[in-house]
Amino acid sequence: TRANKLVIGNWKMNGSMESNHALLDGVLVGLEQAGCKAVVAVCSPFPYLAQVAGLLKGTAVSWGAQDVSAHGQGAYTGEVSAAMLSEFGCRWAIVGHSERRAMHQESAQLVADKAEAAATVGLTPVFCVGETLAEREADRVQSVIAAQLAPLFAKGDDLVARTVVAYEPVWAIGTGKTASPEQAQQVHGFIRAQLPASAKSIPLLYGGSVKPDNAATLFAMDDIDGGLIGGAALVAKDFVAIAAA
Ligand code: G2H
Repeated sequence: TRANKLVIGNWKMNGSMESNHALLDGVLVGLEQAGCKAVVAVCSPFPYLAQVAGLLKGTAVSWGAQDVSAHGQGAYTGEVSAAMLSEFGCRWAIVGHSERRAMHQESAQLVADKAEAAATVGLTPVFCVGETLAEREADRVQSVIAAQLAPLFAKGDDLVARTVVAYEPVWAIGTGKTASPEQAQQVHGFIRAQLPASAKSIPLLYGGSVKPDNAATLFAMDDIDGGLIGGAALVAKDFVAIAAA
């Protein structure tokens, strides 16, 4: 049996002190009014973690970061360690978002190392995988995803059991094109089948243009346990509607 649905907002590089405050006020009030049962979290840019922690402390909404260093500490200019995130009360760390894999040349091995670094201090890694349009058209979806997961699996079942996997088809990210619920379920079912026995029930999130009008049908699929929400997480009423779905 799997836990409640999980809905995580990925703010990406958006926000300001002022807009974050208004957004979270709107989200907290909206979730309360909706009687939302899902587990809800937001992942803000690093500089806002203290602000977000202050605004969310004592509420049912948890918070996390959009990336984390694979290293513990030392001469890694610009990096932020998992221990630092945990000092700010983070519960989650997204790793391997396709924007980082593509724009920052993050390898599958590095992403798995980041997941391990996060889990070592008690953060839950949100491990993103997904194929490009060219890979889908070449019928390579399963092999691409298996290759992205392989270095994580190589680290052992204990780590996998403490991870959330987010399937985000690259062609659906920020494009307004969502995978159909059946397309998404097909990949989620494949990922579930690859998981080690002791980690079969970890949450598998779908990400890629999730909106209030498509969330419910996606979340109704057998192996879709919630969503990783980008654009729609920046609008309080949309994010609440998705969480309520
Ligand atoms: C995929 C998603 C959140 P969006 O990147 O991680 O963003 O919902 O804007 O497609």
